[in-house]
Amino acid sequence: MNIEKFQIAEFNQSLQQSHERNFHHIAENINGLPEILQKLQDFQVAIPSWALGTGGTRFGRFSGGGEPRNIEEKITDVGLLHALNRSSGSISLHIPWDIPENAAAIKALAAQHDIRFDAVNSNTFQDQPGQAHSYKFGSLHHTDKAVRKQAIEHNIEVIRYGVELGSNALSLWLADGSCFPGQLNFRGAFKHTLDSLQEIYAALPSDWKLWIEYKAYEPNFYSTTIGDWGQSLLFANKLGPKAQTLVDLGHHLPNANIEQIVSLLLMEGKLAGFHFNDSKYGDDDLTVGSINPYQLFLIFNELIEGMDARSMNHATDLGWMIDASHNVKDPLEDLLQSVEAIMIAYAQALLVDTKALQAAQQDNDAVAAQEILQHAYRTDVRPLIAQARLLSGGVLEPVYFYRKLKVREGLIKERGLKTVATGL
Ligand SMILES: [Mn+2]
Repeated sequence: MNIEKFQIAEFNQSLQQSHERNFHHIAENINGLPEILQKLQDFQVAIPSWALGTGGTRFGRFSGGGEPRNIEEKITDVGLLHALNRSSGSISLHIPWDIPENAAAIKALAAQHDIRFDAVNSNTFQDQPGQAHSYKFGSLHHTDKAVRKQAIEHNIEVIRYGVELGSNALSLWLADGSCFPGQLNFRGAFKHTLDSLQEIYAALPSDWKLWIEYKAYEPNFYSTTIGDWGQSLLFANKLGPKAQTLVDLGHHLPNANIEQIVSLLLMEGKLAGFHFNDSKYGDDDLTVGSINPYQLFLIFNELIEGMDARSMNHATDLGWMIDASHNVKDPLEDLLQSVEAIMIAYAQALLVDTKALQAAQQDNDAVAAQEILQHAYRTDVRPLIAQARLLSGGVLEPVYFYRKLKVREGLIKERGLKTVATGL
C-alpha cells in the first residue's frame, strides 16, 4: 500500500486554512521559532518491529488483520508511518524474529522508504526451535557455562546482522533473574553476566554501542539480574565507553523519579537512550503519553537541559525508540499517537525558559519554578508539530488521514485478515 504525494497534498490543502490560523496564533509568542521548527523536523523516533502487530499480553492476542508477515512488510509499515509523520525514519529489528536473509535487498527496500536501521535487539528470553540449551533459568547469568556461551554467540550473531544493515548499536535486555529467595547467588549471577557481557563487548565494531536495558521485575518476580539503573550503570562502567544504560519507561517500580535517573545518567555520559511507552501499573507498554503526559514532559525537560549542557545533538546523540505493544488499537494508529506524544513533549521542553528556571532554582523559588515548567507544559504545541510535518512533506493530521484513506482496509486486502506478526 503506497501513499502518493498528491493524496497528501490534497488532504493538507483541505485543512490549510484552519492550520494556518492555529499556527500563527502560537507562532507569534515563540522566540527562536525557525530553530525550534528545524529541531522538530530533525527529530526521529525509531519504530520497533514487534509493535506493528497486536500483542502486549501473555493472554489472547486479537489481530485486527493485515499485520506484517515478514521483515519486508514490517519495513513497509514503518515506511507508511514515516510518509505520514516524517518523524519515524528508522526501524529497530529483533533477532531471530526479523532475520534479514538478503541484507542488500532489505537495505534497498528501507532506503526506498527513507528508513534506516536503529539498534538491533537480541532475544535470550525465549527458547528457539533447535536450540541446544534452554534459557529457562537465564542466559548470560546462567550457572552453566554452555548456556552462557550459547547466549553470547547469539548476541554476536545479532551484531553481525546489524553490521550488514548499517545499524550501530546492540540493545540488550535480559529476562535473567530468580522467582524465589535463595534460588540464585546474586554475586555469582552478576559475575557471570559481567564475564558474558565482556565477551559481547569485545565483539562490537569500533563505532558500535552496547545498550544495557534494566527492568525491575517480570518475567522473574523475586530478583532481576539487571534490575535497576544502578546495576545497569555498574555493568556499563565496568565494560567501558561503548557501554551505556538504556531507560525503558515501563521498567521501574511505581512512582520512580525517572526524570532524576535520566538527568544523572546524562551527567555521567552513560545514557544510551530511551524505550518510550506509558503505564499505569508496571510494564504495561501502553501508548506513549496516554496515562501520564506530564511525566513525559518532565523527562524531556531534563533531557533537553542535560543534552544542551553537554552540547549534544538532540536528534542524533541519544537513541529514541518506542517500545509499546498492546491489544486493542490498530498498531499503526497507536504508533502515530505515540510519536505525536513524543513530539509534543519534546516541543514543550524546547519552550521551557531555561535561564528563568535556573534563576528560580538558584533562589529556591519553588513557585516560580512550577510556573515556568507548567507554562511550557500547558502550551498547545500541536500546530507547531503540524507545521514541522508540513515542512517535511508529511500530513497535517496523520491519524485522520490514515482513517480517511482506509489504510488498514488496504493492508487487509493485500495481506489478508488472519495474519499474525512476530512479537510479544
Ligand atoms: Mn524495552
